[in-house]
Amino acid sequence: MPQARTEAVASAVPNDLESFWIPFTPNRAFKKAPRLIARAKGMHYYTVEGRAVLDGTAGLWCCNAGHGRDEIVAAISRQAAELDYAPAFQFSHPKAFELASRLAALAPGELDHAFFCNSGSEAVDTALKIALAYHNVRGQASRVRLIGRERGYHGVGFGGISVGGIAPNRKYFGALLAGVDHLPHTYNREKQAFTKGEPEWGGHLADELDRLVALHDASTIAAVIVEPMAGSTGVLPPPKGYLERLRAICNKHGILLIFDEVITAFGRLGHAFAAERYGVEPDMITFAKGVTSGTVPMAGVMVKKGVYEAFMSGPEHVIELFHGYTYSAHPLACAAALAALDVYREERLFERAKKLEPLWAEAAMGLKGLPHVLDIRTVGLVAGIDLASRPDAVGGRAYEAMQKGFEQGIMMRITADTIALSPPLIVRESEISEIFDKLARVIRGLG
Ligand code: PXG
Repeated sequence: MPQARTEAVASAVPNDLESFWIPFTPNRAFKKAPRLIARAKGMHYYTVEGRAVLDGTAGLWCCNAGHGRDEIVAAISRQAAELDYAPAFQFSHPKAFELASRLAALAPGELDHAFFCNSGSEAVDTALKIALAYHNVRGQASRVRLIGRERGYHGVGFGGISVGGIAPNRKYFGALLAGVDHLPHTYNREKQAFTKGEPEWGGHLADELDRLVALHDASTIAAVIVEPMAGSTGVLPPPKGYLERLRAICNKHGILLIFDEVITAFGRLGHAFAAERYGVEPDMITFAKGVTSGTVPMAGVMVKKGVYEAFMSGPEHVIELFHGYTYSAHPLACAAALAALDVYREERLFERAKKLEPLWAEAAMGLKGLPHVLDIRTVGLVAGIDLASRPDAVGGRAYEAMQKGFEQGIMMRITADTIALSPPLIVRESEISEIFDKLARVIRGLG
């Protein structure tokens, strides 16, 4: 029999952890020592016991405006009362158009159209499908190949794991999409260790795309998808010139270029989109996470004018793209996104991230020389710290760091033995010091 509890405690602490199959988490270890978060405000999470934890990761790279923002909370609440849901197909609602226009104005160049989804994974699969269909409607149906990159993360749909390049995300799940190939990743520790921002070495790796074109022939290739900065694999900023070269090679061969900006959009690298930071205009940009500052699930694809227009032919009563989701442009998500974009604009949070970048990079590099630290990479308000793996247990050391960090009041993300940090863009200078001071203490205490 479970013990009698007061109502307040019963609502805060579940008495049965068994039923919930937790995503991307070792379930048995978690259920022995759960890390449960009850509420959040500003830069802090609060555990079910009421302990404050400084958010070094903006949740999962998404809460860019910080937590519990009154303006966003009010917008969601008002919207739920006014219009809870409108059919997403054949009907719509005004805020969907307002948001698409706002995003088109924020996105670079001719990325003027928004297709809405609910997660980064859906956005990626949507972009890949648009690429295939684009060539199809233009009479180039032989362009069926998709090119991703080693170490890339594009969510967990079948399209996303096919173009993705992280082995454990792929190897259990069958044959995946046919006709996919991968560029080499851009990381080389010998040439790049402890670089702030974009590494000098590695731009030439974009030329590998020319080799893939020579192998497969351009007439079989639909699109190339890359993260401008690879996030999930452990923070790999693009080498100088790399993205420009990819763009040039795609142009030469009529291949669409997709930037997966699920992490990098909405200020993470100091701009609305990383495409702007790098001065490279892709044909599509996937976004998610920061668009609503993580408050309501929403994602989408920004699509270049010419790609959208290629579909706008044929009889006007016929659907141009047979694709969409029940919750595409959900009213609550649209309201949350509009309010989040207002906060970003009014508080100039993208510029703030850019201004803080040098100080952030300097503070991160302060960890150099601590035990186990093999490399540190920074760009925008992001840092990746590689720890030496234990010979018998890859990932064990960073897992211990995450757990100890949580106990000592700092939230961090880990992937294998890399620690990733990406705080809300409202982070203060004193909090940047606190993040790295706490992390230094944690790293010094690691076995
Ligand atoms: N593309 C990219 C570049 C991503 O980073 C997705 C697609 C998929 O988004 P959804 O919304 O389907 O999860 C992502 C997600 C981490 C971490 O700590 C990264 C993501 C998600 C969770 C954790 O590295 N990225």
